[in-house]
Amino acid sequence: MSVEMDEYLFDLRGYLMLEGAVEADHQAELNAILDTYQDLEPGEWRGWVRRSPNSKGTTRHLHQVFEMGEPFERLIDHPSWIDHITRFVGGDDGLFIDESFADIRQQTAATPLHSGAHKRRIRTQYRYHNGQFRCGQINILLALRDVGPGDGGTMVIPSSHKSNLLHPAFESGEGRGGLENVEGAVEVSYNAGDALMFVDCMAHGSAERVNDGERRILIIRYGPHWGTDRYGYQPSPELVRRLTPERRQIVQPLPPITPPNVEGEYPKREPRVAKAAVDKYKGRWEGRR
Ligand SMILES: O=C(O)CCC(=O)C(=O)O
Repeated sequence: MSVEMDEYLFDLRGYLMLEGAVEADHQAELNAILDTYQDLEPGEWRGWVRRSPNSKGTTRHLHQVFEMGEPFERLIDHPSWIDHITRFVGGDDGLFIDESFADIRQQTAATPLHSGAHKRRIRTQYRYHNGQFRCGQINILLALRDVGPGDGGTMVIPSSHKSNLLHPAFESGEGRGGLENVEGAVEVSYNAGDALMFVDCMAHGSAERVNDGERRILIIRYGPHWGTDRYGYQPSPELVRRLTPERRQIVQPLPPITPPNVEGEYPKREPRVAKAAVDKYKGRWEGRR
């Protein structure tokens, strides 16, 4: 698909499906590493990885996936999505990942209906102005296994990133146990390796998983470089040290806080990764700022 068509559909619907975003051998590496974290209890840490204290029973959320090793680090600026992300978050401002986790779930698990443009939240907002996107949060949901009917696929309400009105299902409670009966919601089916990219203010959630087995997806949320981690997690010093400068810039874009009375130069904030996208789109942005 052309860049123009991707932009058109993203603006229209609030999401894009990137088919075959991650290759099979890379998926296998990610899955093999994830297998070694399956015994974590709710709230337990292993190194800098933590299973969320709230993910109990049929759901496991393993936070800080880049701490799991190099195959995960490759996802930070993965070529299948980094240009799109840079463009949709907003050109030359630079990026920050404010959450990364594996969502592993079994029968009966579902994500309730949430988000929607009616909330007008800045952190997750959709914005397009004068030829530029300025979205507050763009999510990548990467499937590490096929997700078909009955597997509890992600469900989206296309175009609800621009809605003014509250979807009635929020008040009736219909979307609480999954979005199957929510008017206007559509289920996304993924092959392993596909990545769903969407602006978080689009109303979304998932279907209830009714099949045996396990759904495995990775969720990575990108926003502007001045964001903060939702739960206060920090990258480990080891991770920061071993990342490429481009990846480090996305995981830890801001220099440490400058204390008062420090002489000399302040650290400079260079949006290094964004530069590639700025160059790529340069011709198209000129005169439109
Ligand atoms: O689990 C899913 O499929 C939906 C994920 C979700 O709700 C989110 O990323 O906010």
